[in-house]
Amino acid sequence: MKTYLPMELWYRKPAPDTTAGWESCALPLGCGYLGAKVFGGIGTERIQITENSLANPYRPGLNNFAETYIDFPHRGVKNYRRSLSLDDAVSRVEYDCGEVRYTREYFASYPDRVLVMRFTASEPGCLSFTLRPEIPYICDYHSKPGDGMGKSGQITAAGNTIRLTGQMAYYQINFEGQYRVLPEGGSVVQEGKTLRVTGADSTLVLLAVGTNYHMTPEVFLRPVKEKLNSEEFPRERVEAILDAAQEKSYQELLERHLSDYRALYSRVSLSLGDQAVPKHPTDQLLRRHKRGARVPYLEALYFQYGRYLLIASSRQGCLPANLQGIWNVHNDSPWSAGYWHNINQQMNYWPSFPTNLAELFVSYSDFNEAFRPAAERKADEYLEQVGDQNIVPVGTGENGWIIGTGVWPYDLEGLNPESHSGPGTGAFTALLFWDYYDFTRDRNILEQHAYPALLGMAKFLSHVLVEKDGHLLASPSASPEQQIKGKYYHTIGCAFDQQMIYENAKRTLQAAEILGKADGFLDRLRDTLDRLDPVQIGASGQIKEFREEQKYGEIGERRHRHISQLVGLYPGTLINTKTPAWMKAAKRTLRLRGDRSTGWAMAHRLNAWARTGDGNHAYHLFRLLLKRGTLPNLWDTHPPFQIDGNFGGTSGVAEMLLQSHEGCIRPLAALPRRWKKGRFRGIVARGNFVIDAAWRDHHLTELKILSRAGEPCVVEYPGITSFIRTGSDGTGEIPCKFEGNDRVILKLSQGAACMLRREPKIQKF
Ligand code: FUC
Repeated sequence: MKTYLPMELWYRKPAPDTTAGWESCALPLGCGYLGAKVFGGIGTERIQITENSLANPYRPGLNNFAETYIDFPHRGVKNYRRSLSLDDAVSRVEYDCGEVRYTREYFASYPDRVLVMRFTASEPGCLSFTLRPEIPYICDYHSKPGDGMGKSGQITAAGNTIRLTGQMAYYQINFEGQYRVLPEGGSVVQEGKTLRVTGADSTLVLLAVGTNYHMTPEVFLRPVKEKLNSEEFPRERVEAILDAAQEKSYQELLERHLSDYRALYSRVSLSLGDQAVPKHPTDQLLRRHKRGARVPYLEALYFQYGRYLLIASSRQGCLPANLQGIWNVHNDSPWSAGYWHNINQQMNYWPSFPTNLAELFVSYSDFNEAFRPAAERKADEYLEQVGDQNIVPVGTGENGWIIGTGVWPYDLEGLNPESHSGPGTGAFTALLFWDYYDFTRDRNILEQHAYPALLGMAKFLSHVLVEKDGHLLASPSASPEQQIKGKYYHTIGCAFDQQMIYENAKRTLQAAEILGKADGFLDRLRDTLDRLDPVQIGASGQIKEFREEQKYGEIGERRHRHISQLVGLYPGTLINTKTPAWMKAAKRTLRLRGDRSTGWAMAHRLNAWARTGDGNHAYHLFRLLLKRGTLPNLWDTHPPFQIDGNFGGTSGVAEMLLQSHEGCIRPLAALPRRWKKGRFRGIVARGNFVIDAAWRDHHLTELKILSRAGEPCVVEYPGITSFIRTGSDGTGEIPCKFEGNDRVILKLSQGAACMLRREPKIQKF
């Protein structure tokens, strides 16, 4: 088996010790329980810590949990290197100071729930430093009357431990962070609120954090002061985490971390033609890219980085990845680090299924199910408020659930007719649950999670449809964030709502059929489907964003960042190669909307272009995302930093390499001219097939398919029927059927794999 290049971000300088340095240069670590940003400063190291439940008041804005400062008596260092390995999720800072080589290693361990920091000196007794953490943004409650902000906090140091204890006043969030300092050789002494290590060979510092937040339905349902138990203090829990971690050696902690992390990360590899790791640091590679050079290593690195970031910020038992993942330095994070459901939140999870990380969706699915009862209550309230004629008894969940746009760890918005986004946001969300099933084909997931989400959404959406000219149109309706003269535009039946309501109904019916469900509601839903008229073509040959629009751009901003009229192209499947007129109109719309936009918006365009099959244009968008929407630490910038674009970028690359939304597996579905040769392993197709592929001169040469669910396997690729088919070890015969030259139907039982190879004689060199 051919190996793949190591994937690493690295730099020759520390990140500047500023907010801008945090955002664009410091390197992220995370394990779901906490996020950390490593600056790599020489005289003073700074590691900023985030915990995703530490929120400020209404529209809960995330607050910075802690700043970790570590002072080293080092100056004039040489051979400095700061890195983040994606293969092992370890960040390192290394340099020579005098005759001594100093190394700092950092990782966030999911199994042990701690941030592990280890400092070593190449010569015995040469390691000395002072650890002095800070609690940022402490302020009196009501310091500004009415804003509800308030944070208390004390730092105490004793023995080998520093404690950070305090409360966010508004939700009464009790928080605790503890650092434990474990030197080898030398000594540790307390000096005020700091710990000083002197003359050590190496030192392990462990950090655990906690709050009294629990991701339960009550937290969303109860009034502000009852959401959390203000008598619950996380101190003991945090201590127990540290006690358990302290029992293990650094090596053991590292091994446990690596086996957890690699079990997810190493499922997928990608090479876009590079033979060796480039010699330049990542910021230089990005600069070269921005000047127009092609840097295949950087492209593969960016793809894998999205997977890395999702593993860091979305683990079962923890809050899911928010707008900034799990990294926030601010008092009140931009857009409150919310879970924004008119595109951003969905985009966060787009890469999870195709890039072989379906388990990471559990964090979001648990969160969604925790707020579901509150979302059902919002549906009841909305229908009562508008005097809906068909409302069924409230409190039963039978009116379904709804998402406005924003969700936070403590609260969520209901549907507001004055809002910038229509009810399609909810369907847009439920679609993730369908994909969760479609990529895993796990009946249990369908029964327990996907079907309830889809059905509940279909129920609510049945109340927002009004009859007009024989069609059923969403009312209220708004195409996310579209404005006329600075005011949100409200209408009925805009494409975003119609397409998402259609997709939701279709998937609900599909799920019901698989599960053998039948009832009156489902019958009515079937009738609805035919009357939604979700895609209309306008006078400019465009997909209309609004029914009342004739020519493109008549209503709203022509170059709006959202491409909401194309959600049926991606992530939906309504517009596809079997609807050529719609596909043509979709391409026209993408052109009219333009390529340049904000970070995530370019990522959405990238996925959409991939779905059109135009790999060159998709690649252009990928380059643009890296050029105009990417910071030196490869974080996506809207601006400011938002994680969604990273995730959308990763799913876009996966979409270029493999598609499976039309009932068959299409390898290299949108391969650009510039990706002349390459290979990947581990990308997942719907039906739960794990695909490895290699190509040369733009032609597929090898395709390996592992069936994890034993579902029917159909592959489409030009000339695929002439490929040699064997078992995965290169021997044996695989029963199959051909349809024309380009389509093969393979019989693969669950757990079986096969290999398809282009015949050497028609291979081009
Ligand atoms: C949506 C977008 C904005 C921004 C915000 C967090 O409302 O339209 O551009 O990304 O989410």
